[in-house]
Amino acid sequence: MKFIDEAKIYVKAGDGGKGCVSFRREKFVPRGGPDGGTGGKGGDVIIRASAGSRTLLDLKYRQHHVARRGGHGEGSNRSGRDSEDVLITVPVGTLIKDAETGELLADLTADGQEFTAAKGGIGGRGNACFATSTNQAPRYAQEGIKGEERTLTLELKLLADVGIVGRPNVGKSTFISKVSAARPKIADYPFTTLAPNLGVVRYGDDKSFVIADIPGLIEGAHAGTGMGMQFLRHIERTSVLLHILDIADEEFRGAWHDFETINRELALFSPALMEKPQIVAINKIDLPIAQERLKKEIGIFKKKKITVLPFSAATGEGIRPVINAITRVLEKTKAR
Ligand SMILES: Nc1nc2c(ncn2[C@@H]2O[C@H](COP(=O)(O)OP(=O)(O)OP(=O)(O)O)[C@@H](O)[C@H]2O)c(=O)[nH]1
Ligand SMILES: [Mg+2]
Repeated sequence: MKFIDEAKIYVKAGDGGKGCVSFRREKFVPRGGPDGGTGGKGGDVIIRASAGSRTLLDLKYRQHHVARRGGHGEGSNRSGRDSEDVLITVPVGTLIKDAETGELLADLTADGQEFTAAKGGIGGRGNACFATSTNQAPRYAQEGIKGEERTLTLELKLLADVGIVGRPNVGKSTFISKVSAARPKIADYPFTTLAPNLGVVRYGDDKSFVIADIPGLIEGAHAGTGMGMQFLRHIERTSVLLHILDIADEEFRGAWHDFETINRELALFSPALMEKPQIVAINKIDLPIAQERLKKEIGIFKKKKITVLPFSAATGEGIRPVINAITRVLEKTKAR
């Protein structure tokens, strides 16, 4: 089980631009003095923590972060331009270590906190800087300083944004295996999942969230029945719960009945859990028996003004709207 998100990146700041060797050439001034300008500064590579970022997934795809060198100095005392910094955004809570030594370099704990991962080199001075009374026409200038480079390991202790709750066997693990790279055990009997699984779900172009699959819950779980409730602490800090229901079950007693039973257990564990927004979804709609019951079951929730999203983790049908509903809530909680 992996609760740590990790990425290894190479950062290289821009080199400083070269200083320039140049002499003034003006009409009527026979021997102009030196006027070579200074090179510009190379860009830094900066790592910034952002509350809007949730995982290190993007950095697994983009491992090289190289800032541009500063512009070279020019004649007429023109300095080279400074280059822009390269900004890498990571989630709050990211640890930055030197990949070679393992030394902890930074612990970004606050939104907006920055760490300069590689400092850009300053530009070399142009020959105008080197003119003295004894050498009024220096024919040399400095090279720019090299930008720093190094390899870093980034580590993030994953905290789930979304927790999946539901009775055993409803397809919680199947769902997480469909939407993320997590590969939990899936089987046709209750209590297949014995410990939480985390998965990273990508959405949009470059966004992602963490979803936790926990063991199934049953009536009396708060008192230790079944797998008990100890796993609920893994979802105590999530922003939203995905409540999955199964209406194809042999012992089917109504989706509303199951929904209430689980919610009662959640409330008994912690009233705060019940304040979290819940996305309610009915799984296994690929099965004929589920098809038959679906309309009536959704109708019952509708009367209580609760939207239910039907889907099939097996075929993938309806999964997209479930993810969309989750991301809408996540974006809202982030905005707050
Ligand atoms: N037909 C059908 N079967 C499904 C679907 N989703 C899950 N299943 C099956 O339902 C059974 C239980 O799936 P799991 O994903 O292990 O269920 P779970 O909720 O994680 O179960 P626990 O870990 O025991 O709480 C497995 O046999 C799955 O193949 C679906 O959309 N359609
Ligand atoms: Mg499971």
